[in-house]
Amino acid sequence: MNFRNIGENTALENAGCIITKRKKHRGQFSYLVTDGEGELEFESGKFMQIGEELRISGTVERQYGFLQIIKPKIEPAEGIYAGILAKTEENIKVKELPFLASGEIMDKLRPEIMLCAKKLLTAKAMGRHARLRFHNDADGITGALALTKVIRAHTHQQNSANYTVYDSMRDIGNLQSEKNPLVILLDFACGKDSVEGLKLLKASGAEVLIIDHHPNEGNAQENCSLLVNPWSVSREERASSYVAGYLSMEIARACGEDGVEKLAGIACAGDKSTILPVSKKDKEMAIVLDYMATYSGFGNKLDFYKNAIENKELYASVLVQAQESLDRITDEVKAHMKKRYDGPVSVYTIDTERIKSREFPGKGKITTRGFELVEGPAVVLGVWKNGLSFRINSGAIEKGVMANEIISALKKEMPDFIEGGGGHARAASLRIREGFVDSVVEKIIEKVKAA
Ligand SMILES: [Mn+2]
Repeated sequence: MNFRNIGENTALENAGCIITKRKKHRGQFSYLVTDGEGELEFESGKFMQIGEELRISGTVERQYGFLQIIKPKIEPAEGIYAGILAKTEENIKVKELPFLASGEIMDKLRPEIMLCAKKLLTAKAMGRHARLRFHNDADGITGALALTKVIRAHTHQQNSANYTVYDSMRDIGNLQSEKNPLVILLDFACGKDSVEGLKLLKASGAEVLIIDHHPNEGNAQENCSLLVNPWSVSREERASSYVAGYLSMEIARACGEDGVEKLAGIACAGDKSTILPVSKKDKEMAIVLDYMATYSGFGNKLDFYKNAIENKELYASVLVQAQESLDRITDEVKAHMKKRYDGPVSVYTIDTERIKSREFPGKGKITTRGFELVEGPAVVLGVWKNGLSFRINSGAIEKGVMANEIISALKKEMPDFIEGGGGHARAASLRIREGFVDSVVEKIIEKVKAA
């Protein structure tokens, strides 16, 4: 006997179930519970939490059109959550649609995308507490906008590419009073510097989903329950171009959400991906989101961006400011960019400390601006006192020069100078001990010469 095919005037005896919803009703609480097959209601004066595991006895009767457990005898249960979650997941239907960006990588990634969609719909059906951390750029923000159409989540802006131990402590602290919470990490957390934080988060008992497109150097799948990352199905550099916002949009479509398609172009514009056509409007939207993300502090909620996009006047003003800031630096970038090596793949450096920019555009975007000015196979390095940013074009990639590979080699060869870093083949960054940036640049030039 399960909750789906139960009839009226049936006696339940010690039926295991999970609370999925709670309402105040006529001076007491009205609860919705699931056994993974179907749902029933009951009323009680006792306050209980969403996600609580129960064993219920009582008679099922129809009241106000709904099946209710009358005068239930409720006892706490233990160890039944995972089984009921699995049953719910089995019964959830997702939509199999053709992907907007076709190709082998997406075909191979389909099982993960469908499973992620199932897990989100399951979490929604079970009223699970969800916490979503999104990377602070246009890609991360649009991905979060797509996912929150499916499931209500507590959203937090992540201002670093790594899931640090600080981040995990904050999450674990915030989640300690929640039963069986779900954590979604979007557009970050696959690098080696995230491993320690992820291990701790996993140990706290939270279920963790990671949606990312950065090279999976930290083997994130070992420390989460599901990883959606094109690098799991491809070793090719173009895996990175299936950006996190695009993947999230496909996950939302599989969940049956319409109207999320327009987010994909913004995500692609933000991360310079060419898997989908990008309109002028997409590019502008990406600039606005990037600008806002640069100036907004830690822990920003997603509504901040949603409201700004919908407020036409604010949007227009931000766009003007952001474009002016980008234009202003172009001449300075030209003045401070130097060709350091002229060869089959050339190397340029830009001293970003000498460019008058406040926070926007940041060092990465200054490097991108320089990158847009060079021709032929090239590596552009934006440098500052304790770090550098890589931009590498297709001509150089074809000749085997890839930022993530250079970074792995540098971490082994210069472990005392390199303090961290990572990224894609085309775009990446490094933290370097102060005073040693020049030696690292020399080493990079040697590697490019040898390629
Ligand atoms: Mn991204």
